[in-house]
Amino acid sequence: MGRFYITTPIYYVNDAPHVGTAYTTVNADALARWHRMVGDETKFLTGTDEHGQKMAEAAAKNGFSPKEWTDRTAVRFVEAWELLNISYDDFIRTTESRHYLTVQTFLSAIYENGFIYKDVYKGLYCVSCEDYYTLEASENGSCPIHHRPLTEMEEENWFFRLSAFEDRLLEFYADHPDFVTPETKRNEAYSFIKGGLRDISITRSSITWGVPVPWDDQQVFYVWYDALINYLTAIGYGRADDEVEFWWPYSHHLIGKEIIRFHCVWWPAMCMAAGLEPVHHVQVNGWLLVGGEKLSKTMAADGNIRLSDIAPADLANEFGVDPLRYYLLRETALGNDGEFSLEGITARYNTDLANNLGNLIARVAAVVDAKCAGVGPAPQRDSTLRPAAEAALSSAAEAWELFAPQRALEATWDLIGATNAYLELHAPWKMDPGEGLDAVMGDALDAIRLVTILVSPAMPGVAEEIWRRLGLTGSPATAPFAAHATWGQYPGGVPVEKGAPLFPRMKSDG
Ligand code: ME8
Repeated sequence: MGRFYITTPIYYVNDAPHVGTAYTTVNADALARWHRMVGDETKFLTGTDEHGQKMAEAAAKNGFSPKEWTDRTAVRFVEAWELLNISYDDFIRTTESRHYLTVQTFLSAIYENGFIYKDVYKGLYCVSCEDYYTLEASENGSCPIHHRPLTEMEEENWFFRLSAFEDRLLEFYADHPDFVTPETKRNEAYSFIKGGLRDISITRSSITWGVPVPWDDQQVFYVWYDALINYLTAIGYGRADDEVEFWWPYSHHLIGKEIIRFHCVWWPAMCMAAGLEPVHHVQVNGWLLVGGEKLSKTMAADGNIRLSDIAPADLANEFGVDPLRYYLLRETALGNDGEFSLEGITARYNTDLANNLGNLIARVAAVVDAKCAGVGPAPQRDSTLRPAAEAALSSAAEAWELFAPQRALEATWDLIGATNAYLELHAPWKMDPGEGLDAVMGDALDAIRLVTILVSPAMPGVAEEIWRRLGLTGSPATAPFAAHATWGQYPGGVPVEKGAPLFPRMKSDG
């Protein structure tokens, strides 16, 4: 039994959750569910990033204090994740006192170790990114992502001596070839370090909305500098009853590709400076694009993309929570960019869910009802379907372990296809009892049982429903997977329910 600590980025609460943030969160959730199912000790952390200039400005614009504003907006994430059946173990808000304690303890350690000093910062800043740009990296003085003019900033700040960590970071990358996956993203981070690192300003005197700097009451920490530390807050860093040794550094951060530099350069250097081993794995996801543009809350404020049209709640109402989760996991390999479209989700729904999975379950239940008096028979030990089932089990398991939900689901759908083909071949609907009907139906039921186990991290609600219809007790997600995800365990002699179609077809115009 292993340990699995997975985190999502903590999301800015300046606007509502959307399909882009749901994408990372659903992937993290499915991975956490997989690991719980195999019996790993699992901790899944998500939460909200509530400090920074952007938040203070949004609060003022709406007539609230920053704290009132974040209290109002953070709850939308809790609600969205509840709707999407996100099984997080902890939800962190960076305005919580536990976070202040961890940030101050961690950064005091870096300060005491001599990696923080005072200097004057002058540069170009994008409030939407909460990030600096050099003139060369800008688009004629505008942000290359948000296309808004950058703000000139000049103030006396505390700086982190990032430049001192170039060699140690390169060494760390060499010793941990899988630190960042996929490899293309690892190479991107590595080249960034190779290109030379500059020290970074980590505090602000111009705003008060942030975690106070313990050794300077005129300054608060820069939002990114407090945000990254949330991963340690949740395991109690700085508290007497901490769980750091239990979970760290063998943890996994799932992040979008635009925040690689923070997680793959700054964060490991910050850990080194504090005397802590850096996290061992950062899994990067690509962007969901709509018409080629990144889907983001900040851009919606520009009016470029109507995110209200593609809010997770609207999609869940239209397609169902689990079909939405399935689409997000299945359509795009984690790490690649993907195009989000209503046509795409409708096609996945109709093909994979209605035609393949839904139809398989409906036809099996119909034959059991008509020809087996509604009682599911037991499978055969040496069924010709067995090799396909075993291949799917091992490829799906391997893919889940490698952070590849798309491949895991492909392997699962291979088994659905093989089972449908097996039924076509034997045509049990034409058989009379005594002609091997029970054997064919028992095999199909066992294959469906295995499919149900394999889809449960992606579609937990649907999986529970299929399980119940098959007449099985307990849950498809019961750990350990290895004990019951083997061929031949469908008990036989249990009632199979016909039930309404699991996935009624959608009109292809959405
Ligand atoms: O960056 N496609 O928060 P954020 C895929 N607070 N993923 C997307 C996406 C899209 N179109 N849009 C957003 C922040 N995401 C910081 C993080 S962590 C210490 C601090 C996902 O609210 C993706 O995971 O802007 C991305 O990294 C994250 O949302 C950014 O969320």
